[in-house]
Amino acid sequence: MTKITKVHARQVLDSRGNPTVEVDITTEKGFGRAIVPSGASTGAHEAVELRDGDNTKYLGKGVLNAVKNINEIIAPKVIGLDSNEQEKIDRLMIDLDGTENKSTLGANAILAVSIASARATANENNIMLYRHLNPKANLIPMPMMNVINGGAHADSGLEIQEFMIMPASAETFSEALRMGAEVFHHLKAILKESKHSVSVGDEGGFAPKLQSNEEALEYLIKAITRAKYRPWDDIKIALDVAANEFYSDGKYHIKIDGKKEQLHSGDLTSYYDMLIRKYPIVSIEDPMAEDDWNGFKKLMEKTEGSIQIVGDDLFVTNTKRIRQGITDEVANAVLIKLNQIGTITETLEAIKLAHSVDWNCIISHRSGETEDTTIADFAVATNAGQIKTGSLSRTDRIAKYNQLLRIEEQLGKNAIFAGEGK
Ligand code: 2PG
Ligand code: MG
Repeated sequence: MTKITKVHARQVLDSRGNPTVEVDITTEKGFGRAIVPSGASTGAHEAVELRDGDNTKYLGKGVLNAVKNINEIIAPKVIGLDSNEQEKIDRLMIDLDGTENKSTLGANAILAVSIASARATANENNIMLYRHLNPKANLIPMPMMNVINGGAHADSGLEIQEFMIMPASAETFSEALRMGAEVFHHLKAILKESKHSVSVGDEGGFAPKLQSNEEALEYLIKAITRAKYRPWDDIKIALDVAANEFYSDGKYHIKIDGKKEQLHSGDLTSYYDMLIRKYPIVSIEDPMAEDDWNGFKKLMEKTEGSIQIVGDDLFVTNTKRIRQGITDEVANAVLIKLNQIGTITETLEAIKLAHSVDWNCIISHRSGETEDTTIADFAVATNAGQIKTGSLSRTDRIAKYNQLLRIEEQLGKNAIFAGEGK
């Protein structure tokens, strides 16, 4: 038994300089620490991230109440329990909270304890987290690397939030990472030559002020080519549109050919169809707003399974919404974020459900991240096959890639790179 002897939470900062929750769990012979991330383009249906709302401190974004909930309410209940009993600990916290969306204790409080207890167990057993979560795990995920940042993550003016590259022809994770980094550096040089800014957005990708989303795609193609890779064959593109951010009054407000348009989901579907034909786009996340199930369905019908349609704000890692999505056939993949639902146990349930109908899962970071690398281990442990964890700059993003390099090294000959498919 790995008995929990101490639980201590504190407020620390994330990559955007906003407060977030860190928790230390001590067991008889182990120690685990977790820091929770935080989103900017958050879905309305996500579990609640408890913020203090005291505008005199950190512009209301403090998390001292969540910290207090851990130290005063959760800690006394979990001290003495076996940190290895993940489900028991998670269910206990769900019950203690007592709400559907974790608004009493805060999903940020609950998730920090959930992850720290897994980490403490792994540490006590002297194994890496991915091995503790799944002793048989050996599938290293394909990275989706977000090299141009738009939407709520930058002031580039681009409506599409993330322009990501996926090194399809790589045979190993380390090769994929190298290819991504090379394209990133060539992209920087090309943007500089064109007199564009090369400062980066929240996820470490460039945030140039471009005329249109298509111009961003053109820059990607140029960078891929200059890095001596072939678009389509070697490197493919994934988008996170985060369409919720430009949806209002039943319409999508987006610039096309330099002109501001107001589109219904049918017109937006035609726009995506054009982009898919023109560019090597193999995955589109949140192409429609979080409650536009019909819009999603239209795009699924139009694309007929030829590309990956990913629900993020649509599903919020919640089995109820995923189940609805399966019934309605609105997507074929789920973006998985632990803090959208709030415990490891519920996140695993969401993945299990998606996998049961052969949907893909992509383990994802948040735009506000930290040095915590849990999602790298989690992606391997869950056989997800894909990870989205930002660009090739900024330590909050790179830390996850570096952890995947360590895992790949430890697995040695047994490591299987997911590549394009599982
Ligand atoms: C997303 C995420 C991560 P945020 O929309 O997929 O890239 O952004 O954390 O701001 O919700
Ligand atoms: Mg998203």
